[in-house]
Amino acid sequence: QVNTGGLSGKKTRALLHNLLPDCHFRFSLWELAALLHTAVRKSYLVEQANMRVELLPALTDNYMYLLIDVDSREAAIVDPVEPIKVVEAVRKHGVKLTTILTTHHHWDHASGNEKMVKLMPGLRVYGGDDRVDAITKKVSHSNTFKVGSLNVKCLLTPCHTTGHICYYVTKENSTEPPAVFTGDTLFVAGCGKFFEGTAEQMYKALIEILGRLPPETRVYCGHEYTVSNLKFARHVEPDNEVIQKKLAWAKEKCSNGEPTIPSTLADEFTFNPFMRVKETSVQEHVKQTDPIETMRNLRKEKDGFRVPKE
Ligand SMILES: N[C@@H](CCC(=O)N[C@@H](CS)C(=O)NCC(=O)O)C(=O)O
Ligand SMILES: [Zn+2]
Repeated sequence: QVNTGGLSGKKTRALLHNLLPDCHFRFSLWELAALLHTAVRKSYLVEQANMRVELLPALTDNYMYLLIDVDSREAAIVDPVEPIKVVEAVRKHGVKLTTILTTHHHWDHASGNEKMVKLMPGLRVYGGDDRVDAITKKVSHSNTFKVGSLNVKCLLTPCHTTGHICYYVTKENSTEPPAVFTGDTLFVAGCGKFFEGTAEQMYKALIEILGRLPPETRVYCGHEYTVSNLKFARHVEPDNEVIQKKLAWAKEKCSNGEPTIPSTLADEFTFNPFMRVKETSVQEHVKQTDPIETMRNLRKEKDGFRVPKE
């Protein structure tokens, strides 16, 4: 189920008309409005019987996620960098927001926490790092807590930042897939930069921690980087047809302002080079035979990679 959380076509046209009332264009106002409209990133709702996740686009390519426990109507928000948008979504769903889940302290993820707490006093603010704004509950690896009837398990994945936490969410006795909020550790088809860590740590995070969760687990990451990540993946494995297909799909999604998220862990193992460091095709690209050395070389190469236009 898709809903346009941004502007409607009509509103966009009205807005444009107010901004530019008497200008004469080569294009009609209508054509310009259509252009602007597709540039708006849409929100998107993933509905399961027990758990709902609304994807809320923020800044240029960040995502915030509203996680709803259907049974209790209690909710949590992941990385609320744009608090007003969060408050609107909470109202729209008629849920009780109790919790902020912060993946890491970077401003594009945590800088909305203070305002969020001012707007909705009493929120519990989780994070794994003293640098997280407004933190009230510092967590570490394997800590668990509840959001309504949902179970949340904290997974410490240091590397992008030393205190980075991924949140793994399950519902007891449910046959539906769990969810994992991976912040800037795992992206669709990529991973975060190693700002405060090593290839050993990212290997542990991606392969030994996230990679051992159930394969059907849905992956909700911190940024919409899928297209550029897949162009790097294609450069690493030019003969991998899964990458070609996923890239065509992701381009189509993005051109409609639609998210490429969620993915699943099973899918990540088929196209994400950083999840595929044990594959010979990936190892051969960086001329390595060890998965951790492959990880180190891939990250280094991607840091200097110029993403092609096509
Ligand atoms: N390369 C990024 C530039 C921004 C950036 O460095 N983002 C950080 C997270 S805020 C990162 O870890 N990016 C992963 C990467 O470049 O592979 C992009 O695709 O726009
Ligand atoms: Zn980020």
